Amino acid sequence: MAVRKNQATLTATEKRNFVSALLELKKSGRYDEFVRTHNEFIMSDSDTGDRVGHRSPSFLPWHRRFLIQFEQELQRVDSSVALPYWDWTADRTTTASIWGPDFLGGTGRSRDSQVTTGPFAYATGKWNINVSVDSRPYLQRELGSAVRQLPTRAEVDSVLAMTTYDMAPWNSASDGFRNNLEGWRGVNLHNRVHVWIGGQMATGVSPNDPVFWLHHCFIDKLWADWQRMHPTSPYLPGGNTADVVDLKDTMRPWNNVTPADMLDHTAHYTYDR
Ligand SMILES: [Cu+2]
Repeated sequence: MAVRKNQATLTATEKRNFVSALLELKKSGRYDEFVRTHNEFIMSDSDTGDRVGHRSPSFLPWHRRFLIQFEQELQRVDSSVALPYWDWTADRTTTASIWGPDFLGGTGRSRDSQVTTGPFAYATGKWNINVSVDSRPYLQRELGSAVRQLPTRAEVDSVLAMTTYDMAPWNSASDGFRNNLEGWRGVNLHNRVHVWIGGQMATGVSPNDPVFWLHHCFIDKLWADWQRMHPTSPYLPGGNTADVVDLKDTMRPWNNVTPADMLDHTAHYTYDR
């Protein structure tokens, strides 16, 4: 079974294999399907209406299922590959090794924010942005420019300490673990990281940037860490909540998986710690 590791601990070979699998999915067109799906949910999830992927309790199980599906596609290309996670509380500078030319490449150039280093640079011809919000065909980043600091470990710990999974009104106004982790409220964890990276990562087509998977893998790990810290705190709501995915409601787009099915990740993968 796949062990998801901290990206900072990957060997050169593991990095190369992960990148190669990403490029292969991109070439086949399957990668862009994930970008399209994510954007469709970002556009349709609404605080006052139906909400599944974001700004709702199912933010965490939805992304867990989304990442499992993506990881399975990578493993179809190379069965040795697992998603790595990026602990942005530790590797928090624009010069961290995650942004090296042997892995994700660095920030964008000042003129047009175009990423020009690493395997996803436009000039390689292997990473065109096809599912786009502004028709620019190249990956963009502006690391650390729209918000200066990534969340700290102390900020993460303050959110992990919250004992209630989620609260009414089950949206971006909620208190509780889910919304503080998602970032619409409080110290702002997940959302802030998207903004810190900038470029496509700050938009609905954020999976265009491969760092999306490493970011969400760490968010997924934080959910697992939270469950371990609060073993008696259930997913909420338990049932009969309009516009929201209750514990045993199925989630679009799969329609055959519920939050209850996603609570235990160990059938699919484990973490290195
Ligand atoms: Cu996200």
